[in-house]
Amino acid sequence: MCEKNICKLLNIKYPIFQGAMAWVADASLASAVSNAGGLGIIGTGHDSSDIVALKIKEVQEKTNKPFGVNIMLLNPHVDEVVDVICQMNVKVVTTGAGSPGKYMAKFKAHGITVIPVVASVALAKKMAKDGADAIIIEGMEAGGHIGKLTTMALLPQVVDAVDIPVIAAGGIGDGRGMAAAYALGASGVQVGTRFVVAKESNAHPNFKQAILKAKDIDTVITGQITGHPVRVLRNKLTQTYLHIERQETGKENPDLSKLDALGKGALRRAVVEGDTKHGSMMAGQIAGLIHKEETCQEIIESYIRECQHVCQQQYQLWGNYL
Ligand code: TUI
Repeated sequence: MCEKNICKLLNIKYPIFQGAMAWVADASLASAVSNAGGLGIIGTGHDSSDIVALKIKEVQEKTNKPFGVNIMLLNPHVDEVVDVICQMNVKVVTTGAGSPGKYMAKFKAHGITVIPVVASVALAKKMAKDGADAIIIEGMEAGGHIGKLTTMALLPQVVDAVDIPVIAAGGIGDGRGMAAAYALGASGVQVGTRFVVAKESNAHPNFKQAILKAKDIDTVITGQITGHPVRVLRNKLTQTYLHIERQETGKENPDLSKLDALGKGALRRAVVEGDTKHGSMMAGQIAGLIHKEETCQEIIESYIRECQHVCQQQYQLWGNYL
């Protein structure tokens, strides 16, 4: 049995990771989360290696606590990004949107703790076999690029299939979600959407407001036709996008050029420019649970407090049952 305590493994205070949302998870957000006792993670999206180097340097200046760097495996610059990360004394790497198998040996050779995000049992098993130190399972409740299974279904199946710590992501909107993840065998949680509206997040105020206003049914999945499904808040962009998607679905040679054009630069438009009509506002299904902007410390402490409360209540409820 390997060490399942993620706090001991990573030398952090609380088992809460901040998701590496592209354009949002910068040095400001990641260092605030790390300084509050969680694991801050820089997102690198489609960045070049030069930009990644600058971001790492900035977060190293803002915190002396452990932090992570996420590699988005669809990034065309991924090989150079991996090289920079290995050269800059980064301790923890998470990966998303693919299999990091080909980089695993290199990370291990540099003493880096590798925690891939997976969306299936098969990839979780492969990652554990290839030497991953822990795994993040992400359910389709999450925002951004998603797999097909829910956290509730995927998490216990992965917990049963691997002998490394499993972190739950997707739909973990407060301490109740955290307690549920632990009930299913998680060793930690990763939180994305709630940190988008953190005080230390540089996401545009319009994007933050859109999340704060969102209701339970306000996210949709775009891009099924392209093979890269993405959960976002519904707006004018998703209305047009989904209309074209419906028209092209089932055709022998679907024309995806219009979708490519709509999607190009759309995330930046939402996060940086605050265009809530024509920008891609990636957010998870728990957006409807978020009602205020708080500091990272307040967010982390409220997860822990609520989780403790739920666990105590459940203990009282079930402790003397039989
Ligand atoms: O990566 C994410 N979320 C993201 S990445 C992103 S940037 C982007 N923008 C537009 C289109 C596509 C990407 C926005 N949000 N989350 C982690 C995650 N990884 N979710 C699902 C997966 C995943 C999917 C397939 C991981 C592995 C995988 O493996 C396929 C294979 O190769 O077996």
